[in-house]
Amino acid sequence: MTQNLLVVNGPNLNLLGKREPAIYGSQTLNDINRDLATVASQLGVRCEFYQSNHEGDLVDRIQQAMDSTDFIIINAGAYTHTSVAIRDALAGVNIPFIEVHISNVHQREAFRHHSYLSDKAVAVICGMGAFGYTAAMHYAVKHYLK
Ligand code: CA2
Repeated sequence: MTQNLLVVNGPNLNLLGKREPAIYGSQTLNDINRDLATVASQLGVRCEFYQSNHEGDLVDRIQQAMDSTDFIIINAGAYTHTSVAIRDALAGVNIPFIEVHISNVHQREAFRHHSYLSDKAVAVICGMGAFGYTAAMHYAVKHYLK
């Protein structure tokens, strides 16, 4: 049976490509997701995409993934550094996930150095730009799917 990946993006990532290109690059979230959809189909997995600026909506979407999703790639944006609720949702559904950040959070302000998700994640990618999502997808398919 075909396996299902879910790519989740948190607050303000809908602004990608429209502001702060020096930090976050010039690709829009639609550009990134379109490229990921192509990679997913080349690798023979199904892929869904979700973005929200709202913490509770992100929690709801993660819970919804429980019966249908085999792997999650998540950039929780600023909620990475604040959200016990998103951590609990990911732990609660027990779906393996990779945490992705476009920027190298460790080169930035100290408050970005802590993540509520990292110790529950299979892996953490940061500082590779949008390629981090693609790298996560390849790793997930090779090591967890198919
Ligand atoms: O580097 C990342 O991917 C982050 O998750 C991005 C978050 C930030 O709070 C994290 O510390 C690191 C912020 C996303 C904001 O995205 C924007 C994109 C374009 C313009 C403005 C914000």
